[in-house]
Amino acid sequence: MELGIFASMNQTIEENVAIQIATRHGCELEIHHRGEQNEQGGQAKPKVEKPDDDDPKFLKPRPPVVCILGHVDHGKTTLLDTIRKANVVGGEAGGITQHIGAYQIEHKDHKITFIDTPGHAAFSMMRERGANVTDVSILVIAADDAFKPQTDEALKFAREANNAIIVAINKIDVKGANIDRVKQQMQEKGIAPEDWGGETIAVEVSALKGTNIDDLLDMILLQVEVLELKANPSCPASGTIIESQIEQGRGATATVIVERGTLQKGDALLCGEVYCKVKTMTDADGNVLKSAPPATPVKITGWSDVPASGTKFNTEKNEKIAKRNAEENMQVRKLHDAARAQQKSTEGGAATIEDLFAAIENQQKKCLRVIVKSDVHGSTEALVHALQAIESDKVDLSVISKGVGHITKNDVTLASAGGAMIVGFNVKLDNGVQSLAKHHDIRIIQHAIIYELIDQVVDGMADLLDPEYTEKKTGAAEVRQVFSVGKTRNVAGCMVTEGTIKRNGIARLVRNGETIHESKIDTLKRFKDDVKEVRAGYECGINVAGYDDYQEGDTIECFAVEEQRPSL
Ligand SMILES: Nc1nc2c(ncn2[C@@H]2O[C@H](COP(=O)(O)OP(=O)(O)OP(=O)(O)O)[C@@H](O)[C@H]2O)c(=O)[nH]1
Ligand SMILES: [Mg+2]
Repeated sequence: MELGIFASMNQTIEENVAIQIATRHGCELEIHHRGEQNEQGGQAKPKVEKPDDDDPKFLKPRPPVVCILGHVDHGKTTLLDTIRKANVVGGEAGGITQHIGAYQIEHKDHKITFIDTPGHAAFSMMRERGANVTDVSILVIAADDAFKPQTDEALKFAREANNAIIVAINKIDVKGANIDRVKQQMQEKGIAPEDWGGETIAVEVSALKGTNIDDLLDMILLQVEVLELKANPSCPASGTIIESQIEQGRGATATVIVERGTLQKGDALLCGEVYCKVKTMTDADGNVLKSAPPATPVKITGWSDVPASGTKFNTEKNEKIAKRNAEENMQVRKLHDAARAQQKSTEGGAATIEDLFAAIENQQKKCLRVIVKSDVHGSTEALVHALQAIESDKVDLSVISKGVGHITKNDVTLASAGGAMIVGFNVKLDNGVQSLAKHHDIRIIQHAIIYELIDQVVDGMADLLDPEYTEKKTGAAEVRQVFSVGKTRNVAGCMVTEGTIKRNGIARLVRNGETIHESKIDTLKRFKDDVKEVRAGYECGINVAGYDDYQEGDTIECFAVEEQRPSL
């Protein structure tokens, strides 16, 4: 009360007030925020000696994780469909894969985990993520198409991730298949096939016909034998999030790959800023799993929110601790964000003149603001990335919000407040969204195929620009005689020499090579009649608006103005 603050015993007071009071009473008050301890290295927490889970005596052989990589349409999903006797390809929008998928199969009593990745250029992060969680990369190359940009990119990711590489030369059944060309290129790229004196296993397959698929699987097992893959199955589980989403009736779900330990129902997981008490575990076909040992891909429900794909998770003692740690991680991130924003604003204070001009120019530049929603975390990431890569000198694109799941009323409200458009990839609209969007005049564009959606956004950006006009010469006429009409006005009696002269066209009066006057063609007459146009070889009378002083030998050029859709 002496400080002018009236607070009851149980009320929370400001930090600085608390410090003042403590000082008055001879105490030193040290305040720690949640998360700060971690940031300072967590020195406040005593370290507990933990047994080394990776002690060789705990390690047991585990199945390999194999990533299928390659250029779009080279047959990755078909290959996996044939191996799994499934039909994923049949249900894909636009015939391309736009998600990462994880499956486990058994071949000759050995389990193999496969990860299917999209080949379309926009999903480069998914490919990289795929390569990063795997031991072996299968580079699928269509024999009728050979190496392509995403084949090269996939090879790069596989090398960077230190994966063993096996090449599947696919589509050998196709007319025009040229296996030697692929092998030649393999040699050029430093992965010469064995039969060309190199060390890379290359298997010639037809995913569609099922040719040599067993050989490919045998080769994977052979390669894996060399790698001696092991993990401890009895420690608390940890691994990587492959993909995550929101599913109706199930909340946030995530497909993960267990890397160490065995995941059990009821486990408490921590993954960055989200946590999970594992409610259900299912495989790719929806079968319920009781436990998931190392190298198993499983879909888990029970998440507090959608975890980011590609992040690692680990098991905590219980849900309470997992929750607390997730909150602390969020706190740390917020502190970092605030610090970064602060730094940015102080940096901004010392702007140069050039920066200032650039800023002004940017302000004048139009900007399309978008809210991005898509079905899974990875595709939100891919879409945002692709949208931000759209280059234009005239229009900027700003992603004001991004998320996973259906388009909600909240998104519409946000779009309305932020003057934004909603871009939905592979998602539906919640009930009532359509009418709310109509009411607020919010544009929602949706598509299930990423490149179609990106094209629509590009169109949306171009829509912001004012239309461009171009002039097109339609014809010319020569003044042969000048008539006076009534007392004051003159009309040019002309012969059309090229093209057509059109009424309401733009007229340019040229005398001795110089433009004397420019305005509209007011009157166009054939004899006594008003006409719309006169073609070359015919005589006509022309009156150019606001001009009277025609001379014989003048040329009247006629132009039409065409509106053109502006381009970025
Ligand atoms: N003839 C022939 N066609 C094949 C073969 N493998 C795949 N295809 C066809 O090639 C097309 C593309 O196959 P997908 O399996 O979707 O290719 P993908 O590599 O998964 O494509 P993305 O995931 O979009 O990168 C489909 O029409 C397949 O039927 C093959 O061995 N022979
Ligand atoms: Mg595919």
